[in-house]
Parts: sequence; C-alpha cells; structure tokens
Amino acid sequence: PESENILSEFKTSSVLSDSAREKNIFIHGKLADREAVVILEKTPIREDSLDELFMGSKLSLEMRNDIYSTYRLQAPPQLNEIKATVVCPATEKHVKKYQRQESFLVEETGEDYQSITLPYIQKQSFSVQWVHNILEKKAEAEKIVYEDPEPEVGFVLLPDFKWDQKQVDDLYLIAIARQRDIRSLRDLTAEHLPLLQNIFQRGKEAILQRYKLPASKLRVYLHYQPSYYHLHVHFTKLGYEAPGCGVERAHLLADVIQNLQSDSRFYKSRTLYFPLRADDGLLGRFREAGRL
Ligand code: M7G
Repeated sequence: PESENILSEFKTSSVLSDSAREKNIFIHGKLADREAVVILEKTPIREDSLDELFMGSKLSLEMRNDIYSTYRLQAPPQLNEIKATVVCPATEKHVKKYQRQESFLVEETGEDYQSITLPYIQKQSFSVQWVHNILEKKAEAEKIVYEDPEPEVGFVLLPDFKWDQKQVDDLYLIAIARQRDIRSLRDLTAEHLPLLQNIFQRGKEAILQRYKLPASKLRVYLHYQPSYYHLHVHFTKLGYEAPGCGVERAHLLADVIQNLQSDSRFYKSRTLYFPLRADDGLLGRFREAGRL
C-alpha cells in the first residue's frame, strides 16, 4: 500500500456531482498537470465496529429537548475513513460520466444497433485496458475471488472497485469473461450459453463459499449500454441500491440465459431500451438519425 499522499497536489476545478444521502462527492481537477477525477465517499458504519466506536469516541452534546438529544461523535481515525477513487489521466468522457445530468430513454432496434450504436462504440468507448490487466494478472491479481482459466467459458471474479469489501451489505463483484470479442448483450447468441451458465453457476458458488451469501441474496445482471465493452456480469447483494444501477440498464443474467435458450438471435433482433445522458455522444447520433 502506498503511503505517499498524491492527493495533496490535487487542484479542484469543479464539483461534478455530490449527494448528501449517498455521502459522496465527484470532483474534476488536475493532478500534476493531468486531468483527473476524484471520487470521495464516506464508508458505511459496520456493525462489528460498534463497540469500538462507542468506547473510543469523543462525544459532544449538540442539543437536548425532552426525550430527544443529538451529539457530535468524533470517531477514532480507523473508523472514520473516506474511500477515495482516482481516475488519472481522465478523459473528457470520464468527466461526463460522473457529471450530474438529465437523461433520456432511447429505443434501439436491432438495425439501430448496427447503423448507429456499433459504429459509435467502435470509435468512442472507454479503453478496456484495465480489464485486460485483470485477465493477464497485471493488476488486482491478489483480489481475485475465483477464476476459471478455460479460454472459451472461463472468467475472473473479483470485487468491483466500488466495493471496499469491509461489509457484505454492499457486496459488489464483477465476473469478467476471458473471451475478448464479446462487446455487450448485443453480441450474445445461444453459442455463448455455456459461458453465461458457467459464470452464473460458479460465480454463485464462489460467493457462497467466500461470503456466505446464498444465491437467493444476489442480484446478477448485465448492463446495456455498459460503460466498458468487454463482457462482464455484475453480482450485487439483493436490496443494495448500487450507484448507477437504474432498472433500465439492468438485464438479469437468468433472463438473458432463458431468452437465448428460446431464441439464439434474441439480442440481435429485439428492441432494447436504455437511458442516455444529455451530453452522451451516442444520444446525439440517435437524434441525428431521427430516432429520438
Ligand atoms: P459497466 O456496466 O460497464 O459500467 O460496469 P458502469 O460503471 O457504468 O456500471 C463496469 C463495472 O466495472 C462497474 O461496476 C465499475 O465500478 C467496475 N470497474 C471499473 N473499473 C475501471 C474498474 C477497475 O479498474 N477495477 C475493478 N475491480 N472494477 C472496475
């Protein structure tokens, strides 16, 4: 673990968004002259830390009224951490991704995908270098929870970087397929059923083993559109509202499997709906094509 504070050089240019309820802030700025996005997030209070919290904190009364009283509690430093995520150098697209924005629902037919979406994502999507680094064990190798080395149906399961792994209440893992040419849901056919079933089955087993969470406590899904066009599956704890997981983007893996079982070309031919943010270039393409 690095101890040097690289953030001491961070120069804020603007706050992209923040939320008092989620207790996070997304900041755009510069880190040693390079564009950067920094995400700060207060971590959840863990049940297993309560004794330490009550015993070790400084308490000051703010007000007392009848049966009600409020305090400021100064927790010991190890229980008062902020999770920081740094993207540097950040592209324009990263800045946009974290900016609070109005969004619009897009209706994408199979033809729209071929004529509008595919040409766009081939030119303009986020790099998936970080995904390749994981598959090649050049990064995050020590975090891998489960891996199946088989080239066709194999995958790597590891904690999503949104999850600090301190409590299972906000469990969030991703399974990354070893196959590199599956961009998204749209590329899936019945040919990929063994891969999807393998991820579903072994992913659930690995999570039960490691975190004692049964399949009945998991939400297993793909995003469409994803941010990163290399096939991956999200595993989150049921009931945890992960940031950025709106109902419109999520497709349950169990449904995806059934749909492909009944029609191999399901995701090639069906109209898919998803929200795009006002400044997303893809939304502009749909507008130009008169599809919005
Ligand atoms: P997505 O559906 O493509 O995009 O999911 P979204 O971020 O809009 O949901 C990609 C998932 O990969 C997200 O849940 C990210 O939090 C996660 N993720 C992104 N990056 C760059 C990393 C990384 O470097 N490491 C890990 N472990 N997870 C990442």
